[in-house]
Amino acid sequence: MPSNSPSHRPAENAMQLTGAQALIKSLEMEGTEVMFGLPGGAILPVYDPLIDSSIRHILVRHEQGAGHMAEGYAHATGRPGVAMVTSGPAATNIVTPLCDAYMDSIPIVVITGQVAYSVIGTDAFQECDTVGITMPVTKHNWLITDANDVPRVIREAFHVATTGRPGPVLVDMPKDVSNQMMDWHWPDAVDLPGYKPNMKGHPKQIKDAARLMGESERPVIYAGGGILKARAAEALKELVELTRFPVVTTLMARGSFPDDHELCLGMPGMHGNYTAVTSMQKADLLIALGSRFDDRVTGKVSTFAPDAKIIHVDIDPAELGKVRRPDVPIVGDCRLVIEELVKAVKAERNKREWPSLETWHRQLREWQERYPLRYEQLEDGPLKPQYCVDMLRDNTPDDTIVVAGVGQHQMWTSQRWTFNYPYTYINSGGLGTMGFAVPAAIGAKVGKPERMVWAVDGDGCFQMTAQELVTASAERIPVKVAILNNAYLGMVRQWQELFYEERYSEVYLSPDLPDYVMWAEAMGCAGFRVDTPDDVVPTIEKANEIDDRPVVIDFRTDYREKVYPMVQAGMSNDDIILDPAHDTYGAR
Ligand SMILES: Cc1ncc(C[n+]2csc(CCOP(=O)(O)OP(=O)(O)O)c2C)c(N)n1
Repeated sequence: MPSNSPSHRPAENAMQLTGAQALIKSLEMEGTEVMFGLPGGAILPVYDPLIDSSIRHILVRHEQGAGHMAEGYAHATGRPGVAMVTSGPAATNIVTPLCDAYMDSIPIVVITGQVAYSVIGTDAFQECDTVGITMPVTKHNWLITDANDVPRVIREAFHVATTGRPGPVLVDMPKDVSNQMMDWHWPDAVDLPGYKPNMKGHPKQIKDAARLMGESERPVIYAGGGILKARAAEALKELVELTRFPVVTTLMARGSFPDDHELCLGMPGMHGNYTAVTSMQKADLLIALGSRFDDRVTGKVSTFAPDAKIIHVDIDPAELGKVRRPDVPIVGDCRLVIEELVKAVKAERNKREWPSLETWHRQLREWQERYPLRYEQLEDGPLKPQYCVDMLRDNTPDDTIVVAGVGQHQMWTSQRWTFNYPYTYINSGGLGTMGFAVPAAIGAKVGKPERMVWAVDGDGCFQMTAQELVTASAERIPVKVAILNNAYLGMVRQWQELFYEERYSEVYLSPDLPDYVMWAEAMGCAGFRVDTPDDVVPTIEKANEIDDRPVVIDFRTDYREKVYPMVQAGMSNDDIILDPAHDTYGAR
C-alpha cells in the first residue's frame, strides 16, 4: 500500500522522489514540452513539482478544452499530446476528447488525479471510477497503486499511445500514491508481452495485391487517415505516380495527397464530390489504405462499390473485414506496406503490360467537368458560407493549418479548401464533436507556432468551447477563428428541411445573441463582423496581420444554404443528391 508522505517533502537524495515528482520527471523523460490542464484537489501534489519543470503548462478554462488541445497538438505535430486534470468532474469532462481521439486514432496521454487509493470505493469527495468510465474510449488505461510503478507506467503509456494504431491512453494517479516516496529509476525498455503491433505486411499478400492491381481497369486508391498517422504521404505519392491510379482522400485524410494533383479526386462520402463518390461506386478495384470503411463513406454497405475487389491495408487487424470483406487483407504500417507495394508493382510491371487506364481517366475527367461543386455568390446578395471559405483559402498561406468544427461549415471547408500538404487539416471525423475547433486550433498553434492557424467554426460549435479563447489570449496563442454564423444549428436544420418537412424543431440560435465581436473582445481577442461579400477579403487581410492575440471574425452567412452533394444516411451512394441547381439529379 502506498504511504501518505506529505507532498512537499523534498527528495532526500537524487534518487528519492515522490510519486508526483516521478510523474513529472517521467513526462520530461518522454520529451513532453507542453501539457494542457487544470488543477484540483486530487492532482495537487503533481501540480506542485510542475513549477520546477521544463514542461510548459497551459491552464485551460474547461477540461474538455485540455483534451482537444492535446489532440490538435498531436494532429499537427505527430507527437503525443498531453493533458492533466483532477478527479471526478474533471475526469468526466475529458471523456469527450478521449472518445474523439479514440475514434480518430490520435495519440494523447491523459493524466487524471484520483482520490487516495486507500479511500477508493467509499464514495469519497470527487471520487469517480475513471478507469471504468474511460475503458471503452481509451486504447489502454492504468490506475497506479504504487509510486514505484510511475516511470514504468508512463513509459508504457507513451509507447501504447504512439505505436501500432495510435490512440488515447489514460493514467489515473491517486493522491496518496502521488505523495508516496519512491526510488527513481527509468526503465530501459518497454516490456509488454501481449502487445506487438504488426508493422510489416505479409510479402505474399503484398505480391497478391500488386497482381490484382495489374488486372484492374477502374482502380481507385481509397486513402484514409491512417496515411497521415503512418507518415505515409510521400510513399503514397510514389505509388500513385507509378501506377497512375486516381486517389480519393477521406475527411481524415485530406492533405495526405495533394488536391492540386491531377490524380486527386478529393473527398468521397456523404458530402463528397460527385466524382469521388461515383468513382468508388464504379471501381473494379479499391485499394483502401488506412481507411476504415466508415458508414459516412460507404453509404448503404450492401450497395457500396458492388464491382470492386478490395485490397485493405491497416495496422489494426480488427479493421480488416469489419465492414467489407477484403480480397487481399494486409496488416501492417501503411508507410512500410506502401513502400513494399511500390517494389512489388515494379516487379509485376516488368513481367507484363498493365491495362490502359485511359478510358477510366477520361470518364473521371468528364464527371469532374460535368458535376463540379457549385454555389453562387451574388454581388449584393446574402453572404454565402462557401464564398467565405474560398476567400479564406485564397488569402492565407498555402501551408496554413485549418481546423474545423462539426456541421455544414466543416463540410464546406473539407470540400472547398485545397489541401496540398499533409497535416494541414484537423477536424473531428469519427465522433463529430461540436466544440472541437477552437481548442484543437489552440493546440495546433502551440505545436506549430510558426504556422498560421485558422479555425473555421459554426456559431453553434463556437458557443460550446469559445471560452478557451481566454486561455489563448492569456497564453498569447494567436489563433484565428472564422465563425460561419448562419444563426442556426445548420446541419440539423438542413436535415429537418430535407427529411422532416421543414419542421424546424429547436435549431434556431439567433445571429446577434451573443454579440460575437463583443464576446471576442471581452476574451482579449480582436473581433470583426462581416455582413457583405465586399468586406470578406479586407477583413481576412486585417485578421492575418494580427499576431499578438487571437482574432475572431463573425461572418453573417445565408442560413438557407445547404451542403451538396449529399448521400442521405442509410442510402446508396448511387443515390447521390446534387445541388438542385444542377440540371440532373443523381445523373446515373
Ligand atoms: C457535441 C455535439 N452535440 C450535437 C451534435 C449534433 N450536431 C451535428 S452538426 C450540428 C449543428 C452544428 O451547428 P453549427 O455549429 O452552427 O454549424 P453549422 O452546421 O451551422 O455550420 C449538431 C447540433 C454534435 N455533432 N456534437
